[in-house]
Amino acid sequence: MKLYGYWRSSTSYRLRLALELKGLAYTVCPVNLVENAQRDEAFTARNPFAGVPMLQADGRDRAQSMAIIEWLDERYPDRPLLPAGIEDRFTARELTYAIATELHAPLNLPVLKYLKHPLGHSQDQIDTWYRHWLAKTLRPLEARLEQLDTGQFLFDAPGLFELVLIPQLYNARRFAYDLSQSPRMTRIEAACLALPAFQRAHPDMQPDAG
Ligand SMILES: N[C@@H](CCC(=O)N[C@@H](CS)C(=O)NCC(=O)O)C(=O)O
Repeated sequence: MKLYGYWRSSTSYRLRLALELKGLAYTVCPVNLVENAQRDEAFTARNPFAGVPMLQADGRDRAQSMAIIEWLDERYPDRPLLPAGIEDRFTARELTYAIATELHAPLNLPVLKYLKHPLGHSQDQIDTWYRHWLAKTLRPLEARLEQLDTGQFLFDAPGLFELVLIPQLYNARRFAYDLSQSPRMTRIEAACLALPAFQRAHPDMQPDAG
């Protein structure tokens, strides 16, 4: 399998984590977002969404990180990313999709660039925007983790939730978001980052890391 991604892209990071947690081999093919390589004709001919990640697997170019991750989990049922029981699966999805659907869109790079140009906002204002939307979802997420009385991970081992959470926290730290009010999340983060799978998938370990 070939993973077309960018070292700092949170959606590429979550897909790397899915591949790592499932123990699947993959080759990283960097797409330089800073140079707009995702808009090259040769790339958009394969992926009309003009973004990363893209996974070439089983003869197809697959876009949209969550769809790819769900496909991987069905295609390779060993080491499932979701727990066994229907209620636990619901919990994992509730928390995962809070991040994947509410947070990723307003905090995505093209949105931040648009705030700067043409809308003319300063970097300070953009950072405020970023932290505002983070708080709107991370606060209730922390409250839910508190209700669930989570330990090291959401369930016994890291899965769908953790592979979406960790890249989001990586971004939160880049934007100096105060995580002191998120002890459950940061405990899960620390436990994940101690694992080799999470270390291999970390942005800094990627061949295109700058
Ligand atoms: N919904 C898509 C979002 C993909 C996405 O926004 N990727 C970003 C990097 S995290 C990207 O390629 N941005 C470049 C651009 O939009 O020009 C997914 O989950 O795969």
